[in-house]
Amino acid sequence: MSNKLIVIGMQWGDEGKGRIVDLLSQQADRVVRFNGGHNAGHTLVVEGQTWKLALLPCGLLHGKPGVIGSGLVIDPEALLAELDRVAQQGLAITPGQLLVDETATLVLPSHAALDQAEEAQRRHPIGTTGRGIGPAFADRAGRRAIRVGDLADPTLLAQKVDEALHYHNSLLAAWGQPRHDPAATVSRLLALAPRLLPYVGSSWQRLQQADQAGERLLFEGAQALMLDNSHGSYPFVTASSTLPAQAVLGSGLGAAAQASVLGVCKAYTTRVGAGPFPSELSGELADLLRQRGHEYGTNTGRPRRCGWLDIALLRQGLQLAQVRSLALTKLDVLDTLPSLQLCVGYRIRGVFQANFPASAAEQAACEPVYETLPGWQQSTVGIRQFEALPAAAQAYVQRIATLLDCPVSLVSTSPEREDIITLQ
Ligand code: 2SA
Ligand code: MG
Repeated sequence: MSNKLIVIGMQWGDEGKGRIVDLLSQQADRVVRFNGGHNAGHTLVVEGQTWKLALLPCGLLHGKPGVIGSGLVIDPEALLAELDRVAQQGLAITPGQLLVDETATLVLPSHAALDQAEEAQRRHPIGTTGRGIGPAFADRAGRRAIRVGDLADPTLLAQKVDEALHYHNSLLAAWGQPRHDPAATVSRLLALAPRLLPYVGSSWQRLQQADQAGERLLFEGAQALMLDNSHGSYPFVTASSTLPAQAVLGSGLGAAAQASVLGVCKAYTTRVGAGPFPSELSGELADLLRQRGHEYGTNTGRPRRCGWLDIALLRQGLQLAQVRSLALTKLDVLDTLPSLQLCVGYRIRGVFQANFPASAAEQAACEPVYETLPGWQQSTVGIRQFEALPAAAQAYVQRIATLLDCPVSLVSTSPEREDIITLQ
């Protein structure tokens, strides 16, 4: 592993990044989150025990110190609840093990109210997680945001909450929603502050020190390329950037830092929320993938939409993110299928197109062009050697690498930490 590794999702999320980060964090000294918020959901299975994480870096499970960088929006109640939950599961995380950046944006209860109210009045709802992520990032860009460090200054906090809620309440009133009381919000935040503040500090300083000391840093992306606020399937995207460049921006690591990028993709495609999905399946096949892959939102429990692997989308993502190596997850979910399809491009009003277009109308008009491969119809669960995979499963993995012109370095064959094939 290089000194700095950025792990990102290549599709629409839930590729199994958490599981891959968990594995790679064995060889890292520190694990860093740089985007998103508690909309992210990572499910990990370690020795039969299931962990569900949203804000906490997955490397904490390996006892590696974690950093929650400036690029996040943080719901303090959600963060404390998550710390309590993992403590109950036997992992108490001390301030020595976790740093929360002082400049990260706080997610307030009014942000969640705004998120849900805005969704309800949208002509084409996005299918957000309803957790206030978009409105919190909008406040950051609009320079109204309350920052984590503000919790240390009650006078400033009260002023800032008053100003932000003045804005929120005018929107909520326009959407016929109840107003949020600034004083109640401030006292709620101040009640949480003593527990949170011991974790708060400067992520850029901590990372500069760590880098100079030669630490191996692992950057854990949330969501995925196609949910990127600029390069994804806009407007059906999340509010932050999901590209590797965000690892630099959202952590304070020097911009010239050299890092390698590992892309994580599922052996098929899923999406939760609305928006275009050219290789989407319906009916029995979709149900089968959903059931076998346990494709339900980690946070919201929403059933995920399921479809074939979209090579065209991945090819684009590989270039956008300069991904040099891929981890392919959940291969075993495909075990029972007699044949498999790979989407190798699109037909838009009869014309073949290799790339996913930028316009939402064109994206919606994409019809998949498929290449068909034979299935293997036997269990690959728990296989840890590439040669031990059925020939058709080997061919599926190799075809993906060939079509993408990118090596597949890891293949996972069950949710268990150790059930993974390492190639090369
Ligand atoms: P938001 O809430 O503003 O970020 O929603 C905007 C879009 O981004 C999608 N999104 C996600 N897609 C997949 N997984 C996510 N995390 C959870 C999980 C989701 C859950 O890992 O399962 O529990 O439902 C995630 N977070 C945001 C979202 O669906 C919208 O399309
Ligand atoms: Mg997830």
